[in-house]
Amino acid sequence: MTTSSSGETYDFVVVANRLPVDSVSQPDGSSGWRMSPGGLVAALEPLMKASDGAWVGWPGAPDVELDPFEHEGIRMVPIALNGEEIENYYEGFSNDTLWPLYHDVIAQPGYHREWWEAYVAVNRRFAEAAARISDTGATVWVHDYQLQLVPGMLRETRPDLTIGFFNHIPFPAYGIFSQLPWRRQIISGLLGADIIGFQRVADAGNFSRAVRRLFGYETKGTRVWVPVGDSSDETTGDRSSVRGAPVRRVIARAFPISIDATSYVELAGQPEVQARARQIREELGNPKTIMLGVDRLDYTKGIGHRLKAFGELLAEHRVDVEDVTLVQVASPSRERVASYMQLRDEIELTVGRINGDYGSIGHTAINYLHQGYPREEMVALYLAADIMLVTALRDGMNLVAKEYVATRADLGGVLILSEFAGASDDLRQALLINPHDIDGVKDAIIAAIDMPHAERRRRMRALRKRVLENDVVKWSRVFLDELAHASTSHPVSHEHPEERK
Ligand code: GDG
Repeated sequence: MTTSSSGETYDFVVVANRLPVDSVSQPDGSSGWRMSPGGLVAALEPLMKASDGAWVGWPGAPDVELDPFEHEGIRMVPIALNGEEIENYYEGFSNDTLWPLYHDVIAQPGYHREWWEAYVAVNRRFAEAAARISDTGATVWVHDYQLQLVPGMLRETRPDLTIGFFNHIPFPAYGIFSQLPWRRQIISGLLGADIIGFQRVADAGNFSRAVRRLFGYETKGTRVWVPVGDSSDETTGDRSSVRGAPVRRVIARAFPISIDATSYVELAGQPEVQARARQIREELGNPKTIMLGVDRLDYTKGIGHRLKAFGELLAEHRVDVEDVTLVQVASPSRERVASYMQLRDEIELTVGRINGDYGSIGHTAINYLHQGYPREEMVALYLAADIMLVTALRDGMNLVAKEYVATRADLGGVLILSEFAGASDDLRQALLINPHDIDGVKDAIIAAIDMPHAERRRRMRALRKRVLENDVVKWSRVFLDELAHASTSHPVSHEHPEERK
């Protein structure tokens, strides 16, 4: 940290929609902060402490105007949002325009100009805060779809900065992305970064195609050459880069995110957590097979598809409610967005029907839990589950799949994994499914129930190797190393990409 007349500045600044802390009430009635659990915090915490970094983000409640503060060695720089901004920037443009659009329009995106205007204004507030607190030549790492304009805005005011961006959700094919009325502004905003990270190779490819189609810039492999001075020009219609004009090189490539694997292994090894897992099995009546789903209640997660598959298996007597039970944790999410309210009604209707049609006294087909749980309880559930069902229709990565694998040091359990989740690129030893193919999902469930012990162990051993070798600490190190390299290896050049070897 450096202190000057303009205030404190930092060498390493993370910018994300949310600060990594939740407000908690203390027993004495006062309020304090608690680090929010999550992979990103786990990955960046040691780094933030070591490099004396700052984190810019929204504290999570409306109209909270706070001065920067320190929590567990991390400098927090809060950005205030009022109720209208939360409605338009966060619930509107972020969660009801970009989220469905980027997840292949599973739900219809809303396109509203006032949402877009709020998105621009709030992105500007984040960018200004980041610019204000960044040292000369600092590294700024911007996260996720809520803040795609920040790299461009920062580049304009602070060309000295090294800027990274990571997109946690998919980036759609151009045919879908091109629906967005503000598609050029979004691409311009992202191109302000030196490195743009995606979950999958396919996402990075979709982005590069959008750059070519909308701006005509040269791209080759993971590299994009952006004419200097054009990176945040939202109005130009020029579709070609001019030979001999100065260019900046931007890298757009996949950096698949992972989990804090060690902490899951440790939790799963605790005797109390293992005892709780046994207790869960007993409380469920010691069925032969426990299946588990853990998701935010979100339409991208394919919860309805997995319920349908299980319901049909029960109806066809391919499984019996006395032998097989499904525990579905659906943690509350975005409860003020209309499409999420509707989804909740649909899921709960389906659960009620299946339980009513196939349950018996003492045996419930689906244990549906619309609640959030502490991490210990989640790990106990992972340990208790014979089959983990991840049936996402589209998912950037899906950390739940990796968490399940990390906890299963006993090499028990079978992972059924959607090929539409980024995790499937890496976790090839899972039973991979297309969630739209209900018969295929049903067959995978039966194959998992019947899978011989030796095959379970063989698959789980291979899956664990992948997750333990590629944890979230490695992910952030690889990203930041590449970012450091990008900032030293590509000064603005007058060479045309075709002349580069
Ligand atoms: C986005 C992308 C990408 C869930 N319920 C509880 C709980 N969780 C935890 C899980 C997991 C996390 O929340 C969910 O992560 P996912 O990756 O599954 O999904 P998104 O929330 O949609 O995350 C996704 C991710 O960003 C990272 O880049 O993988 O594709 O959509 O860690 O365990 N945790 C606790 N109680 C709950 O009730 N403690």
